[in-house]
Amino acid sequence: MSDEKKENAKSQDLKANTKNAEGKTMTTNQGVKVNDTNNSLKAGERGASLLEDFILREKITHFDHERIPERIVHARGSGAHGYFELYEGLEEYTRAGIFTDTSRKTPVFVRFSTVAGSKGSADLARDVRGFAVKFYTEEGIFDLVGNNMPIFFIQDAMKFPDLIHSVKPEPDREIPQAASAHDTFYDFVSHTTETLHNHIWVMSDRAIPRSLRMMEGFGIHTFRLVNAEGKSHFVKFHWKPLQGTHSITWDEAVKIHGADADFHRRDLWDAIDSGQFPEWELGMQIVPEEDEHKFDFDLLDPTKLIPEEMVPVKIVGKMTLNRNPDNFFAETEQVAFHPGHVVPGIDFTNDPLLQGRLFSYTDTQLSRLGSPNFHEIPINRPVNETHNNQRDAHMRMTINKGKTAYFPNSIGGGCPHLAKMAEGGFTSYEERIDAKKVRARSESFSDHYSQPALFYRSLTDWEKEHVADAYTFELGKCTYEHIKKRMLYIINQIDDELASKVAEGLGMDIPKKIDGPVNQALGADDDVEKHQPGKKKNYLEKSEALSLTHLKTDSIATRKIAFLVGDGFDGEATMKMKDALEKEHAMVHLVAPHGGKVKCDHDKEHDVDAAIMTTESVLYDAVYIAGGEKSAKALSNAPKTVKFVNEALKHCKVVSANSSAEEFYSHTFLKDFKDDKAVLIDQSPADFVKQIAAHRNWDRRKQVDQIPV
Ligand code: HDE
Repeated sequence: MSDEKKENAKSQDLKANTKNAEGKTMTTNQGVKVNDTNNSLKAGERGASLLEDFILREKITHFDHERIPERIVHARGSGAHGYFELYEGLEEYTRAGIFTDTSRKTPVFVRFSTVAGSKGSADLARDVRGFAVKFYTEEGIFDLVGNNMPIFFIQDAMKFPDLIHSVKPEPDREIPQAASAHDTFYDFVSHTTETLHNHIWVMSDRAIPRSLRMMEGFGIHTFRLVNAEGKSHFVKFHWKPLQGTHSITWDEAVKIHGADADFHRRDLWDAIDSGQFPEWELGMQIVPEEDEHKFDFDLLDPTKLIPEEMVPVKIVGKMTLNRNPDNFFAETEQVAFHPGHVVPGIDFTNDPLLQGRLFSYTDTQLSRLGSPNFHEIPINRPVNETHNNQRDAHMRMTINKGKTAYFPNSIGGGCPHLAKMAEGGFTSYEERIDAKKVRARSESFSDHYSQPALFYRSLTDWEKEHVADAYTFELGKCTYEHIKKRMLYIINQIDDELASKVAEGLGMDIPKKIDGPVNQALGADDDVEKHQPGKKKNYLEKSEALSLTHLKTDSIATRKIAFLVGDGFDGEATMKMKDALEKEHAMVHLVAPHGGKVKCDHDKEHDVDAAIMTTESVLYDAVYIAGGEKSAKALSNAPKTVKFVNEALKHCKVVSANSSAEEFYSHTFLKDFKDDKAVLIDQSPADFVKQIAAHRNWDRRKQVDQIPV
């Protein structure tokens, strides 16, 4: 197969099902040409309607059945096509072709999602983000169905329905939508201390990413890589975005909810549409089998990460997303991921959460997509041939020839025949298991506090403040006093400084003790005492990779910059600045007091990208105020322009201005921040680029309370 063909194996496969109506005549689904789709068939112009009208019946019936159940979790998502390339062969660890053959460009389809909200909810909810990648490999489908946080809330699949029922809208009033800030969630969290690690990540800025393109991804569970000799290594998968890892503030998230509920979806689409293809490097933390018990935590416990200081992340390849889907429903909605879709060379561990997932994902497709034939839906079918003796069921597309649908057979020549391991047949890793059948939790899973504390310690001051603010907001929304008390008691076990801040915000004292056991999530006969707090270990003071500040890049590619321009703006300096930013692949929008065209001082007309009334500064990463006295006057006279600048300052963003626009910006708070490193007056494009790359000047946060927006 040529390289070109390999790269496009999936897009070529999808073409067989792609339709384009351009230049075509309208027909019914049965192929009959339609000459009126506006009027139903009636006895006389004023009725009665006739049942005989097959065109009306077909149109309405199809419409009546257009919806399928949304995903029970991760209902709201956005997808994109792309490919994966390997940097170096990993034969030492695995026999999977995708990780050994560097000449391949493996097609992928990725779906990002929020977890709790419904399909139509807003993108900026405080939530975990799903990060699911389907690799269409030459040996079959491999799905890496991960999240943007490296750990999960619970240790055992048995708890998943409880967790999700607690975070979803409360069942009496179906409130709140896409929000964890409510009683039932904290009732569950405060009784289930294994949730604390994932929970503190959700309280951090990781839960409100700037863009789906600017977040890390994690496979979470420990998987196995198995090489051609059958030797196994443990592995944790990581995705590292080359766009940098950036987040926004909660105040922005709240405002973006209203300004553009599709903010993340639009951002992903626009970036790919404009040729700014997002990229992630794939990393692996590889642990030899013999080191399994060398850690202070259990590798099978999905509420624990392996700090990168203990096992470095080996970068092995790169994923590029370069094509938007043609049809949301056909591709993004119907795609079916499954952590059990693995290829030879990749295998599972006994992580009890992973084991439960291996059941759930096929089961859920049966009600969501309606048939065990969901693998035949174009977006789900592999690029290599599939043959077996499974037959029939709803919506079967394949027309299997021949008399035999069983094995062994002689009538069908023994086909399809089996593949030996050497021929690429899947064989499960031969793990030795010698155990009693018990319904229990391993003692090695009982430390629920060390890693939340490590996470908190590893954050910078501004990140810690955001965590405290988030806890205060979320618990402030709870109405039951005893739930808040339990939470304060537990947070105090993670970090007393954090607990004090939250207690102050809630106007409560941190309780010295609470009624009943701290962790009630165990079986009736379990020893709850062994799961009490106070078991915190300090095996690492800080892990740099856990703070956003260590994950920045110097790139400003795809950042959105608003240029505030009024008629008569300084065309030369403004276009010079615009060109400099666009050279670095930033996206510049001319925001003017009105739509249509705006004239510069040379009377040249420029397209306005957004009239000020239709946009908000929370939708941009930075602001430039164009020079020119006439323009400054026009901006001063327009509503919302002052708020636009003030709000950008409040959110610690970079604001750059030309001093000839002083008449306008003297009405804003810019004048109070002239010594701020991210407030630039008459400075060079290079300085602007440098500050945008740094994302925000968080040092400003202590002085922005005076800004009333
Ligand atoms: Fe999922 N999860 N999950 N999950 N999950 C689903 O499958 C489930 C878990 C994740 O874009 C569902 O097709 C159980 C961990 C993503 O289509 C469902 C358990 C992680 C997506 C399901 C978990 C995830 C899902 C709903 C505990 C991170 C969206 C629709 C045992 C490693 C994939 C569907 C997409 C979707 C069950 C825990 C990630 C119901 C039972 C841990 C990214 O099958």
